[in-house]
Amino acid sequence: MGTLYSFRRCPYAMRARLALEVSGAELDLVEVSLKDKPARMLEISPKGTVPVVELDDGTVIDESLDIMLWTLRRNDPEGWLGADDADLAEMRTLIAQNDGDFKHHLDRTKYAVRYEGADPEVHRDAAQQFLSALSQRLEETTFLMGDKPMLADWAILPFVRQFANIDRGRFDEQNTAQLRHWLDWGLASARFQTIMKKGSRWAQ
Ligand SMILES: N[C@@H](CCC(=O)N[C@@H](CS)C(=O)NCC(=O)O)C(=O)O
Repeated sequence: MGTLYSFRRCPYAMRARLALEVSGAELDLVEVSLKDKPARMLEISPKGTVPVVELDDGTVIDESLDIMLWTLRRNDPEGWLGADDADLAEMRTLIAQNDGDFKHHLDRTKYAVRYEGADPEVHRDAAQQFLSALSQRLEETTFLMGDKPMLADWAILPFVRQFANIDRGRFDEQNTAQLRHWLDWGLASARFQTIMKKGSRWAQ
């Protein structure tokens, strides 16, 4: 079927692996060292980010959300794509906020020294705005889109994990029980455990 270029701890690669796993995609794994990327990966996707999927027919998909959508459109046994176009549009809006503002502030909280003049506290507060919006949703329903986890939950969870891991104590103090439970549920889930397991078909 093809090859997945992945990096175990990358949140973008995690979301791709979650969708590939639920849809039963049969891909060979190449675990990438970000310091020494495979020549073949750079040849098919010169921008040099993981995840990348190369299919046997030559198709290359090198954006994590596109990988999720591609594999779920082939097989979506848990209904992650939602009931209709409106569900998907709503989820894409949330995911865009995650990948845009939230990730921007996450990076400047976690790696402030890499960004000249970045004050991690200012960026932590800004990142919290997105987390508050997630919390508001989770006050209404157990998952972001209703009573079962869908594309938005799995696409966003690896990034909330990354933010929480900067300082889990502060994360717990600053966030609602609903958000903490949502994160803990995801991290403990069989699906997340499967895609993180070293030595498995999804990670090395
Ligand atoms: N928009 C891309 C972003 C992927 C991305 O930035 N991945 C990071 C790792 S988490 C990466 O490969 N960075 C390149 C590097 O560190 O050299 C996607 O959604 O797939």
